[in-house]
Amino acid sequence: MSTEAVGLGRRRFLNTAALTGLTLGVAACNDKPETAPAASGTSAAAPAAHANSSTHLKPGELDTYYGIWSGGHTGDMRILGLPSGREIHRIPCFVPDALVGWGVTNESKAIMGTKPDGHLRYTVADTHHTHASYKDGNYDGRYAWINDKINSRIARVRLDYFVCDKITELPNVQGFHGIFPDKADPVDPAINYTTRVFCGAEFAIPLPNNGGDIDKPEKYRSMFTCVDAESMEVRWQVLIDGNCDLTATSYDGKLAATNQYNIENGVHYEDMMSSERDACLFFNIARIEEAVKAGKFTTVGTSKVPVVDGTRESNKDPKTALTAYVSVPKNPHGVNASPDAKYFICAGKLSPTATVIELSKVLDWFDGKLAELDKAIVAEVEIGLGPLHTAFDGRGNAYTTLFLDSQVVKWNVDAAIKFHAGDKAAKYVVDRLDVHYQPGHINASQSETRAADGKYLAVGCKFSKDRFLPVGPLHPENEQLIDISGEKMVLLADHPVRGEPHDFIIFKRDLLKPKQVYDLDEFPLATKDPKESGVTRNGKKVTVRITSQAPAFSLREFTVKKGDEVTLILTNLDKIEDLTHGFAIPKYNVNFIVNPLETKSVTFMADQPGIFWCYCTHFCHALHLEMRTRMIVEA
Ligand SMILES: [Cu+2]
Repeated sequence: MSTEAVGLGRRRFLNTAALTGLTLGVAACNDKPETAPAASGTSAAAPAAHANSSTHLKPGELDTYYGIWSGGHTGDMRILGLPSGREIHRIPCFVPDALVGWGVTNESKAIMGTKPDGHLRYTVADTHHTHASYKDGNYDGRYAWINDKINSRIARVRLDYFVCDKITELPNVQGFHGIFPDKADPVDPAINYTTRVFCGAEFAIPLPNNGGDIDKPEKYRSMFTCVDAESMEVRWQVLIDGNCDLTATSYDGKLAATNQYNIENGVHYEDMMSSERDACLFFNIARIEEAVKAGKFTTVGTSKVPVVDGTRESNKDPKTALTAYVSVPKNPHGVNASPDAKYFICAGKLSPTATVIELSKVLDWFDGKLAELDKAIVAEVEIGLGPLHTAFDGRGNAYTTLFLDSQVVKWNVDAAIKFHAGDKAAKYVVDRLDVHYQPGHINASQSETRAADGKYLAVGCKFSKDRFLPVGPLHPENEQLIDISGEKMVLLADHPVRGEPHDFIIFKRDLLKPKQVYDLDEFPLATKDPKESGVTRNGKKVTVRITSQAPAFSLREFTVKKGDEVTLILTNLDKIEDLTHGFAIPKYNVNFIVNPLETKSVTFMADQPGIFWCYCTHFCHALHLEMRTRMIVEA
C-alpha cells in the first residue's frame, strides 16, 4: 500500500510540474521543434516550448483535426474535434439510440438486423476498433468501420453524412476484435484505395459451433476474415492456428497481419501464457485470393463463405504458403504499421519489448529468398512494462503505451534496429511521459497514414482514479492529449469519457467534406410534395404520409383504428442546414429525428385507443412547442 501511495504522490508532483511546463510553453510559443540530441528521461518534469501547447480554442474557433473514437459499450462511433477534445457527434451503430431513433425506425432496424418477430436481434455491443478508408496511403473520407466484439459484427459509417449504412455479422467466429482496411490492391496497382477490410477473431470455437466438440477444446479454431469494403459481404476466411488479436495492413496491399497471444490454443488463461513466444501472423493476400479463385477452399456449417487453410502444418513451404507465423515474445498486443511503410511493430504486453518486423523480408520469405522467417525481425528491444499499442510521428519515432508503468515511451525505430544489430551505444529510448493511468490505446495525428504529421498524440487511459470529480464507484476513463511536436512529450489535457472507447484515429479536418442536407432522391419512400400527405389503407395495414416544415407537420391530425398495423413515413421538407425535426408518439415508444430532406419510417400496432399528441422533439423554431399532430386511434 505504501508503495502505491508513494507512486501516486510522485505522479501528482510530476503532473504539477507538467502544468508549469505547459504555461511556460504557451508563453514561449515557438514554431520550430526542438532538435536536442536523443536522451532518456521523463519529460513530465521538464518544461518545453512547443507550437501545439494550447488546446483552448476561442469561442467560434474550429478544431483543426477530426478524431474518430470507438464508443465502447454504447455501440456508437464518437466524433471529436482536436485539439479541443470536444465531443461533436455520436453515430449510433450497434445499439439503439433514443435521440436519432436508431433501432426505432424501419430503416435503422433493417441495418441493425431483426428477428422474425421484427424485434432487434441484438441490443448490446462492445466496440473496440475504428479505422477509415484509404487512398494513396491517406484517408479518403469515404468510410469508417467499427467492430462489435460481443456479437462479431462490423459496421460501416458513411463519412459524407456521418451515418451507419451497413452492418455485417461475421460467420464462424467469436471475439471479433481488431479491424483494418487494406490500403491498396496486392495485384492491381491502379487500385490504390481500400477495397477490403480485415477482421481478427480472438476466441476459438468448435467449427461449426452447433453443439458438437464442446468437450474437445483442442478442436476449437479461430479465423481471420476479409470483408468487401463496398458490398460489406464476407469475401473469405482463413482457418488458423492460435488466435487473432489486432490487425495491420501494409501500404502495398500485399500483407495483412494479426498479433497472436494464444498460439497455445489455451482455454484457460494459464494455458494461454504457457509459451514464451507467440506470433505475429502474416497473410499473403494475393495467394489467398488465388486459392479461393482456384476453388481450394471448404465451407463451415451453413455459411457459404470460402474458408482457406492457413494452419502451420499446411503452410510450411514458403513458395506456396498463404500464411507466415513470425515469432514474437509472450502474449503480444497491438500490431501497427509504420508510416514509412517498412515495418509492423508488435508490442510485448507480457514481455517488456517491442518487436520490429521488416515487411520486405517477410515478402522475401514468401518468395523463397529468406531461409528463416524470424530473420524478418530487425529489432526486439526493451521499452518498459506492459507495452500495448504504438503510434508514430512520421519522423522515425514510435510511441508505445506501457500499461504497467503508466507511461508513454517515445523510441526511435532506426536506433532500436541498430541496437538490436549490436550497436549497444544506440540510444533508442528518446523520452518517457507519465500518463494517468494505465494507458491502453494510443494514436497520433495522421499516425497510421503516409502523412503522419507528429503534432498530437492521444492516449486512452483505462483508469482515471483521482483525475476528475468523484461520481460514485464508476469512474470515467481518461483520454489524454499530448503534444509531440518537440523532442519531449508535453501533456496538454485530460478528458473524461464514458467507458470504454478503446481505439481511435486522428486526421486533418480538410480530408472530410460532410454534407449538411440530404437529397430527397436517396429515399424511395420520400413524400416530395406536402399535398401527397395522408392516410391510405390496405385491409388492416395503414400507411400515414407526413411532411415537416417548421413549425408544422403537413397533417394536423390523422385517424387509424385499434388493431391496425400503422407505417408512418415522415419526410422533412426543410432544406435549411441544421433544421432537424423530431417525431414522438406518446405511449407508443416512438421517437426519431429527420434531418433536412431526410425520410424515415416507423411501423407499430395501434393497440391503444385514444388521442396521442405526436410532437416535434428536436428544437426547430420559435413555435417548436406548437409543432404537433394528433394521432386518433378509434376503439
Ligand atoms: Cu420541429
